[in-house]
Amino acid sequence: MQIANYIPEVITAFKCDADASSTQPYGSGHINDSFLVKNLDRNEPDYLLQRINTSIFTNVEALTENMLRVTEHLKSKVIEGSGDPLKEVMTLIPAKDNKHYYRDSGGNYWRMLYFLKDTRSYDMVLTEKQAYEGGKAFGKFQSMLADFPSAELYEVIPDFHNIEFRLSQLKEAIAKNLADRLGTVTEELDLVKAHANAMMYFQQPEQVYGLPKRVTHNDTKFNNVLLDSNDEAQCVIDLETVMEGYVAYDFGDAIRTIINRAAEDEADLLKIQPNLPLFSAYTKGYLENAANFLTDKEIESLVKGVLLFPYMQGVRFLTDHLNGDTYYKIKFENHNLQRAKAQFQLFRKLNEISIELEQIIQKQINSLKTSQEHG
Ligand code: GN1
Ligand code: MG
Repeated sequence: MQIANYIPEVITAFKCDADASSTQPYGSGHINDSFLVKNLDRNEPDYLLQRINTSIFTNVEALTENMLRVTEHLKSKVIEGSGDPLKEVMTLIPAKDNKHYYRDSGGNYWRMLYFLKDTRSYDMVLTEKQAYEGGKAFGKFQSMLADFPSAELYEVIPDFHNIEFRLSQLKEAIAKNLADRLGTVTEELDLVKAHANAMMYFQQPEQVYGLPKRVTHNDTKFNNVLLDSNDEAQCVIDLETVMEGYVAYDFGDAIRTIINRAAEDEADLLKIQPNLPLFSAYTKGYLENAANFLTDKEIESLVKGVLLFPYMQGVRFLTDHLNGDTYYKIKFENHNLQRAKAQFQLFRKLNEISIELEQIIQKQINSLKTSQEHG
């Protein structure tokens, strides 16, 4: 049976007033299936229904628990700041059995959320203002969670951002060569090999000694920030990978999609050009909200994240390409290879300018300090 055919059953399981006949596929996620379902009362909020990919998220209960705890914490902070928790934080809708997920008769797992009205998300950043708002959103997200006991979060996907583990998965994919594609990826493998050692920073205890672990979002793509109709950040979404991590993970993963105006899977590698004003704008927004809790060592680690994330994302796409596209949804033949090439190109470009990136961060820190001293 097609996934969408379960939707009427799923809707009756949740405490909602959803109009099943209005269901339509939604969004551009690579992992779950998302649907927009209208409210029967057209003046009330609509719903986002997501089928959870359980071959990736194997423990739905623990995953849901993480999301609930984090959203409750965020909501209490928003209320303290006199904001609107329904607008600024994702809201999970309970099922009739009071769990915040539902297993349908076909064994599929679902969650339901409010769909935030008059918001939009962009796969690609268009303006400096958007980049700045993205930075503010993720800075605020981390700052509101700075007092959350991150070690209590369940590790939804073990070793998610462990590059050593990702490289071991690539090695296994090479050895198995399941899709018989090994012959076509020599150039990519050479790049991976050449930089593997330099990417190990976060895996080396002597390097990360004293670097705090916090609650991190772990999927800080620009399309995971909802902007309002004035292009101002309203809400950070897609919280299923919130886990304990280093702040540089979120900074680096965000820059991956915010530093250029090319798509994550851009075929024309010449279009992948780091744009320093976009980087400055994101960094400014981020530090405005995060500088108050970040340590010097964390600030120094940010550019390490900027280099690691396109590299690691390239490794993950390449691995999936070699495995025959079993993890990420693809839209055409060799899509994962095209994605990997684009990420590696971004990595090459960022690697060339890493010193400039460090300088921009330092400049932003200094100007924040100056404005605090005078302000
Ligand atoms: C996946 O499904 P989506 O688009 O939210 C992936 C992220 C990758 C991202 C690349 C659980 O996120 O880690 O960075 O694709 N999520 C998982 O676009 O693997
Ligand atoms: Mg995601």
